[in-house]
Amino acid sequence: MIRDPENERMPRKDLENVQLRRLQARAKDVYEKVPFYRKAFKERKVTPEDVRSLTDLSRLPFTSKLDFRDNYPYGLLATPLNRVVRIHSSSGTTGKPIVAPYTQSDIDNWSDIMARTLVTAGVRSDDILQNAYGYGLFTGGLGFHYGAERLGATVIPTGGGNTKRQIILLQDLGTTVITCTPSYALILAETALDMGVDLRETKLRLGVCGAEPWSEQMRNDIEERLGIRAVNIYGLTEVVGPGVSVECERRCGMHIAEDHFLAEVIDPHSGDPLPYGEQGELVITTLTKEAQPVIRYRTRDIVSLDREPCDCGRTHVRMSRVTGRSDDMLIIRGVNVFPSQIESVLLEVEGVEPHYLIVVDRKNAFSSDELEIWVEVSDNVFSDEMQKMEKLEKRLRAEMDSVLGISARIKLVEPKTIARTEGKAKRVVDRSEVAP
Ligand code: DLL
Repeated sequence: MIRDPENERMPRKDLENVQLRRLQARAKDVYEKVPFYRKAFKERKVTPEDVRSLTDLSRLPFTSKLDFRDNYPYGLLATPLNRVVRIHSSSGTTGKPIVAPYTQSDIDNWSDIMARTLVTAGVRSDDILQNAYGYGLFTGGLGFHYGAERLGATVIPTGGGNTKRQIILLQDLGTTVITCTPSYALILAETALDMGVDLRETKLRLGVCGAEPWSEQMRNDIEERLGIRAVNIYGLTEVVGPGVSVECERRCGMHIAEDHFLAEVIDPHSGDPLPYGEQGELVITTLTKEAQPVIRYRTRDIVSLDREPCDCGRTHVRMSRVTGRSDDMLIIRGVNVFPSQIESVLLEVEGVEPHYLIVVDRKNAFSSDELEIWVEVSDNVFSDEMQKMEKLEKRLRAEMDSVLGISARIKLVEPKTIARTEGKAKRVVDRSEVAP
């Protein structure tokens, strides 16, 4: 039913042989069929024949988000358009969207990868899986849908939103697995509570959450509020969508589907490959994609890789949580600040809800003057006397100071005042976007 499950446990040497063969074929493909890559290879004075070992990967050119934009919409296609059976897209915040075309064989492969990914996450064919990732152009909805069907699970394609109905279906249909962004998992818990439903008393047992950064503290919160085990899943439109990596039952990093995606970590400034274990920017080369293969795609996601064999028996390399993005790192008065650091402080402090907004006064795209953090407090704290609120604010300010190394203003706001989103949460905004 699921193709290639044995690839996950291949001895490293055999896996590397598969990778090299596939890399050579992809290099040849893009060189012959995609003018952008032919030019980029020539600029680097390299040809597909120069790829003789996996270490030659570092001789190949990078692909960036900008290259996708410059070649929008079909400039990176390696197959005739009439072989493309589906196109997904990610909106991005500026400029043209990114498009991801798939041939039938790409869709089949992706479904297999997603089926295997879901099994790694702990999903079984007798599970009832409610898929609350957005359907449509976003890869989350259909990516999970096809994978779960391929696995033989029962899929309820709710998509994002309509939260009350989600809760009703979840109870009535006996949902055992929820797939959604971590922030939406918390919205489900909050809405259920408002409806007088305790999700911990339902059949729900597992959440497969990803598509946005989340911390270990956020995981604890989700697990406690929903009464589930929550597993991290990673992916991106440019590469395939969800299914690039996922945690196994050991939850010690996300196994990258290395028979399909070749991973490197580089220094984001110099572009030099970094040794295993060091933190840097994740770079991915697709090994099996037909319609739009990518060579050395710079994800901007900051991670580290661990190649030690995992206790679960899988040999595929594990990537850490995404600790930040090289492009959403905030520089405040010269100090680098990642939203994930702020989140982990907030979730350690009692009386604070996991909903927050980081408001910056931007001088320019790279540097900001002031940092203000809006924090939702829990009902019981909010109704308490002023003194307690002041104490909480002081504590948060001190914790931020010590973790971030700069001072931040803390603004405590009433429960449920920070906007909820059905898909990816928006955590950082410009002062000009919100009321003072
Ligand atoms: O978010 C694909 C996806 C769908 C992944 C559903 C997982 C589940 P994009 O919209 O192109 O694709 O966004 C990709 O989201 O570069 C990361 O910055 C971020 N991201 C995705 N998964 C995680 C995760 C989908 N588990 C971008 N942890 C990526 C942290 C994540 N960040």
